[in-house]
Amino acid sequence: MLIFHNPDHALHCPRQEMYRGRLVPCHETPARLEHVLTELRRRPVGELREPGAPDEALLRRVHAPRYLDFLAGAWSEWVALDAANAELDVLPSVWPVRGFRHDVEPTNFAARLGLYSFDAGTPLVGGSWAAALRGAACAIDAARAVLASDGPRVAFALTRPPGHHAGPDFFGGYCFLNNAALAAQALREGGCERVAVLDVDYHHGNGTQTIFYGRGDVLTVSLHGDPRTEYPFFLGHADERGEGEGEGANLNLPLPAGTSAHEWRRALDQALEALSRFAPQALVVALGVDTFEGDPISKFALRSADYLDVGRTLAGLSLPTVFTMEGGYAVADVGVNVVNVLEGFVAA
Ligand code: OKP
Ligand code: ZN
Repeated sequence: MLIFHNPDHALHCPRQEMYRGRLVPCHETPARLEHVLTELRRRPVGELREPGAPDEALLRRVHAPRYLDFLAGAWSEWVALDAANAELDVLPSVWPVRGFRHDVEPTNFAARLGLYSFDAGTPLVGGSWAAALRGAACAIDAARAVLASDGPRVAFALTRPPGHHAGPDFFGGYCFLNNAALAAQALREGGCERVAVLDVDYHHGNGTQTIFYGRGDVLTVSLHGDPRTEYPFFLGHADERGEGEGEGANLNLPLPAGTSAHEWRRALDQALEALSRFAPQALVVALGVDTFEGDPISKFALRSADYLDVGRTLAGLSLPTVFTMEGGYAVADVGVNVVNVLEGFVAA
């Protein structure tokens, strides 16, 4: 296995997120990734590499150019408004909901920030763009590695910020660039006619679903906390099946809070059946380990040993596979849980 790790991840080091009416310390911290690296040094399941330069043209085929341009310039715009802003995280607070226009880009910074986001829980700081961009490069390089004739059959994009909530032209849920979608698109352009994305993070992969909703060449499957009670709330229901060419190429398996490892595993089997019917030539796994029983913001009950079995099961599909790092906030356990999936996969 090749592991492309993001050497710039710690440049994205936000201070606070809006939660229940107050600013609280961020759950999504640099320490999460450092714990994975530490565990990988203890249990070397693959070779660590740094990514090359990101393919910006590919980025523009997954995300809207005007969104990427906004993100790239957001921090300098923010600081240009007031030099004192350099000490503050950027957080949106106004959004164009139903009835508002999305086609006219305002000139006001706060307004554009709202146009390109969906929550106030995703702070942007001076290093966010650099970190996200290098993370995108990890995902693209991981995809290209598993397609190389002399390459490994599996690669891991070990990066943060995560990606699966980021849509064609919006950030949110701690995500800016959709690493799983970028990997899937790179696999498509690398010659795979059908690619599947399986999202096992606790939260619905709304960004990935939206990016591919109208496409039949990329199957998106997500297992997650029921959006009636769980973030991101407004997408991820079972009746969302895709549209147009993408009809039937989206599957959501929402599960109630409190779901046990056994019940979760049954849903995974259902996901794998749908995946096999689609007969993809490559697989992307959006790997969040916030399904862990000790996760502070999630409500499933997987134990560390269960992740070994998840890895083994995924290896059973015998597909070129790219893992992207998504959530997991029981910081001290994230390393063991992630590396358990990878070890289960390579040992299978
Ligand atoms: C990102 B990923 C906690 C409230 C929830 C958003 C959760 C984003 C999860 N302060 N905030 O899917 O793990
Ligand atoms: Zn999550």
